[in-house]
Amino acid sequence: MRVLILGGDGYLGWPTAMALAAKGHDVLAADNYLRRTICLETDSEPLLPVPTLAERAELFQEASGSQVRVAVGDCADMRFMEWLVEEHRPEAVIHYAEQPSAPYSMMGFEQAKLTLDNNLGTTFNLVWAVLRHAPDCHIVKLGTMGEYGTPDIDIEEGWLEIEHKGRRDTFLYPRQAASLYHTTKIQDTDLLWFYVRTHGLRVTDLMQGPVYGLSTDEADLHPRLAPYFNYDDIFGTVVNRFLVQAAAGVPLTVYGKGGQERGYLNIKDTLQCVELAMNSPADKGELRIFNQFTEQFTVLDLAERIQAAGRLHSLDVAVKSIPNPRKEAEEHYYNAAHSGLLDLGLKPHYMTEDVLGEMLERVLRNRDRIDNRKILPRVKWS
Ligand code: USQ
Repeated sequence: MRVLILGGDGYLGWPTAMALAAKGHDVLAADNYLRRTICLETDSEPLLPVPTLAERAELFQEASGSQVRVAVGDCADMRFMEWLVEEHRPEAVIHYAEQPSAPYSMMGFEQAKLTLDNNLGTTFNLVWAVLRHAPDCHIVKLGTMGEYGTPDIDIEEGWLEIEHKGRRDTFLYPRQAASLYHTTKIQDTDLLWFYVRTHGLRVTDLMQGPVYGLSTDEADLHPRLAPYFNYDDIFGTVVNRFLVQAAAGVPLTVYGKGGQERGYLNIKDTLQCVELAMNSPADKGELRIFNQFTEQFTVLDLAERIQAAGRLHSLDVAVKSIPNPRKEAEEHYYNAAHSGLLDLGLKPHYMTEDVLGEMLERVLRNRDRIDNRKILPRVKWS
C-alpha cells in the first residue's frame, strides 16, 4: 500500500514508518520537527539522542534493506499537505502529526494556542487534501482514551446507544477531557465525524492509552534507530518516566493518591494496531472507533510493578506521592471496552516483569545520560 505517515519523526511515527516499510509498504514519512523544537524550548531532551529523519532513513535502509522516504515540512500549512497527498497518492494516511503533550498544552496561552492551531489545523488540512486528491484514501487517526475522561459508567468503543423518553439513537460516546491537548483530540473526532457524514470520508479513530517501551523489531536493528524516549514531565509518559526514575535512584513520582486508572499498551502493540486498522479499512462514510490499549492499571499498580522489576536488577526503588500538578480524579471508576482490535487479530504484548526488566536494563546502560532536573513536574494545571 502507499502509506503517508504524518508526524513520522515522533515517538510512535518513526517506529510505525519502519514497521510498515519492513512489511513492504511504500512509506512516505512527513514531520516538521515540532517535538524536537518543543523539547529544546522546554529542556526536555530524550534519554537517547535522535538522528534527523534523513539520517534515520539512511541507517534503516543500511540495516534492513527497506526504504522510508522522508519529507520535512509543516502539515498545518495547506500547501505542504496538498503536495504530500498529490505527490504520494496514499491509500492510507496514518495521522500522528499533533502536539501530544497534555502538560505542554497547559503551560500558558502560547502553548495552548500552538496546540489548538497545530492539531486542528493539521486535521482540517488533511480532510481537505484527501477530499481533493485521494477521496478513497483511508485516514487512520490517532485519538486518545483521554477523550472520554473518567466517567462513572463503563466506557464503550466510541459510540453509545441512548434511550430518551421512549426513543433510542446512537451517538458519539460523551467526552470530557482533562487537558487542552486531550480536548483538541475531541475536536478532531468531531471534525472527522462531520466530514465522514457529509462527504463520505473513510476514517478509523484509534483511542489510544499511554504507550510505553523502546523496543520494536526494526528499532532493535541499530541503537540509533531507537524511538524518541522522553522521561521528562512534558513528553515522558508515566511508565517510561518511572523506569528512568528507578534507574536514577529517585523515588517514583506518584501524582496525588495514585488511583488514576488508564488503559496502557506496549509500543509494539501500537504498531500492530495501526497495521491491523490499515489492512481492513473503514467503509466510505464510516467513522470506525477502536479503544487502543491492552491492560488497565492505576498509577500505584505501575509503581509496584516497577519496584518489582527493580528488584530483578538489585535496585531498591522508593515510591513517593507528590502533590498532583494536574486536575484529575485520583480515585474513580474505570472500565473501558477494548475488543475491536482483538477481534481484528491483535496479539498483545503484556507488561510482564520480564518486559519491564528488559526496558530497565536498557535504561540502566544509559544511566549516565539521565538529567535529574527533568524529573519533577514543572507545569501546574492552574
Ligand atoms: N502520572 C503520575 N506521575 C508521573 C506522570 C504521570 O502519577 O510522573 C499520572 C498522570 O497524572 C496521569 C497518568 O499518570 O493520571 C498518565 O499520565 P501520562 O503522562 O502517562 O499520560 P497523559 O498525560 O494522559 O498523556 C499520554 C500521552 C498522550 C496520550 C495519552 C493517552 O502523552 O499523547 O494521548 O497518554 S490517555 O492518557 O489515555 O489519554
